[in-house]
Parts: sequence; structure tokens; C-alpha cells
Amino acid sequence: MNEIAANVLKGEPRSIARLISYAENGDVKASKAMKEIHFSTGKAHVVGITGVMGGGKSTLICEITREFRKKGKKVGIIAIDPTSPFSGGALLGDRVRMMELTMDKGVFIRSMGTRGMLGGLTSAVYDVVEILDASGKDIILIETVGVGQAEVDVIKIADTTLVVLVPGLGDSIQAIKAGVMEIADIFIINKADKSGVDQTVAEVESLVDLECSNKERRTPVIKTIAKENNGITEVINRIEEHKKYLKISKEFDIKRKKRYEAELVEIIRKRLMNFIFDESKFKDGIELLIDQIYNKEIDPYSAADKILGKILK
Ligand SMILES: Nc1nc2c(ncn2[C@@H]2O[C@H](COP(=O)(O)OP(=O)(O)OP(=O)(O)O)[C@@H](O)[C@H]2O)c(=O)[nH]1
Ligand SMILES: [Mg+2]
Repeated sequence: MNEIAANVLKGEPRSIARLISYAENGDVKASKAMKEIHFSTGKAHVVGITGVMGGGKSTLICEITREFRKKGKKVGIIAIDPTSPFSGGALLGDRVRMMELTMDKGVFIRSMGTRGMLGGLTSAVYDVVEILDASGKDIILIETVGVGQAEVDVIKIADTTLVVLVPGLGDSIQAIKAGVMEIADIFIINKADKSGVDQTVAEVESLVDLECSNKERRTPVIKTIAKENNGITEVINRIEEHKKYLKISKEFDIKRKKRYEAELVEIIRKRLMNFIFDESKFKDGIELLIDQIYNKEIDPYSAADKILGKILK
């Protein structure tokens, strides 16, 4: 077996970090190792955490991690495009607690940017999930920031999606409008120490009533004060309840297959794009075709046929 793959399977942190970097850079060393580790994956439960900016997602992740660690579970954390890891707050909210997690060998934390992507999650996230899974993590927590495509994309990867809202009409309505209603497996109303929390809970509950009236499972709405570790046990219980529900209802298989579908499409897309734009013989051809399109010597569709014809021949 490939050395880096073998070390990842042993859970060796430096090899995990190195393989992730290879994957992010599209290094051939990554695909070699990725091919081998796949057969040791599938055990980790993947939890996506999304929702309003500054809602306490990182603080929640920190507390959820601490709770799972008490149960002896190993945790992988992926923070996608953290807004201000070094200025505003630490990557995981509270600096002291974040430090504590960084020192813990049972926790692996990685932050990733979304740069270079046409919206949505960076394709390397699929690789990172596979790597952390293969390395023996029981739970993988993925935080996405802001409202947009990344939020919606995270459900293609996550088995369970947590949507974090905070007291205040504006925020909750805004998040729900953004199509968050359908992606939530669990709603969390964090900052329950703030005024208006009961009203927000009632609003979300009534939206859940509408959405789930003809569904097998009703999306739970949980109040938390992440900063004070309040309500976290309930969050853990609900994640475990949802995991059981997925297994019983067979939704688990559907979700996992969707994830592999998205991953496969992404790998093919990336390879095709590299093939077309990076190979020098093709690149010249493309520049020539662009000139021809510009000069009205050829139309874009016929130019695309020419390029694809070279690949599909
Ligand atoms: N009052 C109150 N503040 C909280 C609570 N949980 C987190 N915070 C604070 O809210 C701020 C934002 O917390 P983060 O955990 O960084 O929130 P986030 O959602 O990860 O933020 P972004 O990643 O920037 O979108 C921090 O100052 C936290 O200390 C809570 O339950 N109550
Ligand atoms: Mg955060």
C-alpha cells in the first residue's frame, strides 16, 4: 500500500494534513492514495452545520465536539471559508476551547477556502471527508459560512444538516427564504439567552408544521446557548436520533449515493477541465478557436464540438 495512505489509515495527523494538501492542489500523489483509502471509508457520520452569519456555528461545533469526545468518539472538523479566523474570532469561536481541541489527538481540524470555485463548495471537500473518514473519525463536522450555494451544497455531503438560527424575526425568515427549510434535519435556535427566543422558536415550529405535515419525521427545533454549553446534549441526542432514522428509513443509502454521485461528477469535471485547459496542445487550439469565434469564422457550438470530438474520439 501507498505509504501516505497507510499512515492516514493509522490516523497519523501529519499524513492526514499532507494528503489533504495534495488533494487541494490536485497533486497526482492525492489520487493514488485516494484510490486506496476509499475501501476503508463509510463509517463516519457527516454533519453539516450551516445558518446565519455569526449565529454561533463555530461555538456549537466546539461544544458538540467536546461532548462527542466525552463519549470517546473521534471527531474531524472542516471549516469552509471561515470569515475571520485570525481577527474577529478564533476558528472555533472561543480561543481557549479551540486550543484545547487542537491539543486533542482525537480531533482533527482543517479550514478550507472556496476560492476559485464558481460558487458552491470547493471540490476538495469530498476528498477531505473521505480522508477523515478513512483516518478513523466517527463524526465529521462541516461548517459553512454565509447564505448561498455552499449552504445548499453541504447537504450533498452531509448525512445530517443542522441549521443554526438566532432570536429575531429578520434572520430566521431570511434564512428560511433562502431555501434552508428543505435542507434542515435539525433546527437550532442558538443564543437562547437573547430576548425574543420563544417567538423565534414558535415561528420556526409553525414553518416546520407546514413543511412536515405529510412527512414521516418532524424536523426538531432545539434551543441552545452554545456559549454556556446549554442544550448541547439535546443536539447530540437529536443527531443520533436522525442517524438511526436515516438507517431505518433507507434514506441513508440514498444520501450516500447522492454524495458519491456529486463526487464522481466533480472528479470527472475537474479532469475534463484540466485536460482541455491545461494540456498545451489543447490550450493553443482553444485560443485559436476563440479567435475564430471572434472573427465569425466559426460559432461557439461548432467550436465545442471540435474540442469534445478530440476527447470522445
Ligand atoms: N449571547 C450569546 N452569544 C453567543 C452564543 N453562542 C455563541 N455566541 C457568540 O457569538 C459570536 C459568534 O460566534 P461564532 O461561533 O463565531 O459564530 P459563527 O456562526 O461561527 O460565525 P461565522 O463563522 O463568522 O458566521 C461569538 O462572539 C460567540 O461568543 C450564545 O449562545 N449566546
Ligand atoms: Mg464560524
